[in-house]
Amino acid sequence: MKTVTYSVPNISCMHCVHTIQTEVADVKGVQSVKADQASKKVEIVFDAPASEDTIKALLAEINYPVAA
Ligand SMILES: [Cu+2]
Repeated sequence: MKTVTYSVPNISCMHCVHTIQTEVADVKGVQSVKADQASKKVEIVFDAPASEDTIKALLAEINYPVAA
């Protein structure tokens, strides 16, 4: 199990938080996802077959790219 925290500058309201949590939770292998509006950060706990690459690709696809 791996925990990562990403900076996602596009988080601007509770709708963004909800969208991110719903979409990322759908990824196979993701155990939990917690997005925070104030810090604009997303904490994700996952295991295979999920990977940082698949999660980052999904976030980019739904218009919440991870800050470099
Ligand atoms: Cu929003």
